[in-house]
Amino acid sequence: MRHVVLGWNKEYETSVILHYFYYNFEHYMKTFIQVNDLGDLKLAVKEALEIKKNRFAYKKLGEDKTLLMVFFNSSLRTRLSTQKAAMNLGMNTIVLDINQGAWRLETEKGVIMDGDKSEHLLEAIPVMGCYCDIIGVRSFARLENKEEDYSEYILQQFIQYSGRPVFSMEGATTHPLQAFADLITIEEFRDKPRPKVVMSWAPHPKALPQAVPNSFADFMNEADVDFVITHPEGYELDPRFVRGAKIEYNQEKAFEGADFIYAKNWSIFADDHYGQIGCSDKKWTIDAAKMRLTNHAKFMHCLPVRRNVIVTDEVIESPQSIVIPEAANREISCETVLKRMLESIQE
Ligand code: AN0
Ligand code: CP
Repeated sequence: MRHVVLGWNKEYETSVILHYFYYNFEHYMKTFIQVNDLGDLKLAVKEALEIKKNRFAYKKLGEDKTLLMVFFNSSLRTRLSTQKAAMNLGMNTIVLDINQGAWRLETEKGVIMDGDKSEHLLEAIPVMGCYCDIIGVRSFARLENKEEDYSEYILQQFIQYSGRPVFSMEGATTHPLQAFADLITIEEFRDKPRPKVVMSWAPHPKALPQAVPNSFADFMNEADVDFVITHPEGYELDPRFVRGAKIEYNQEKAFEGADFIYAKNWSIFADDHYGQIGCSDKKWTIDAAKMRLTNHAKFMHCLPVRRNVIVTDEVIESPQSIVIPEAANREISCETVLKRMLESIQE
């Protein structure tokens, strides 16, 4: 679909050239890791909502194309919704669980491989690229070395060595398919042009990555919302994602007048205690009393969620909870991304 027109009348030529640029800059997609990869975010949400109206409209686009999904970590939603999105587009899918049935992979360069790892990522990645057209990768932060996690060294190697478009199915530092689905959900449920969206930290017994809150902040900062983050002191996220967002350390104050409450736990980002749990105060659990401070806010969470730790049964089971339609939109966010990647590799 790449037109090059020589001669012709000027008006047509200009429109074709504009189409060429539009096509390449707005829809050309070789990676999906952060909000910028979508280009104009309003257009992307519009496209997603169009796809949702008829999710099988592009069934021919993925014919004879193969998606490889590579999981270094567990998943329920990402695994199912990504596969479903690919099937909607007529693609074939292959799922590889690195920790179940594949050779154990060495990920560091220059290592003498006389231990328990049989294969290096540097051979494995180009081999994987031979069998597919697009690759999705899930590889969580190890939370041991901040520099290593924030370099996204696993995803970056897939981008560099696979020869294929690569998208994150939650990397070490971002989860863009989730945040895109969250934005689509907010667009569907908002009842005012500029809703107040509050992302609230909540307790969790295990140290979790910052990928989900990073991406949610990344997307909300580009969306038409009044965005507030509330968390205990010491839980400040990477300023590259927080940017100009308002931070309110008082959770109850942050909840006042909110239209959406987005709950999530994350571990400490700061250098001194990177990847650790600094607070397990149950006062941060989201309960009905706190929800009453809001403007009848919708409750959101990416799932999986620990009930009565992050959020009470009462809140997650209430009509205000939109966690299921939010999860359902994972199929739509992924289909939009895969559609754009497929368009980019068509000749
Ligand atoms: C993961 C996380 O917080 O990054 C995945 C969320 C989609 N959550 C858990 O490990 C519980
Ligand atoms: N929200 C999300 O990504 O869920 P999974 O970890 O189950 O894929």
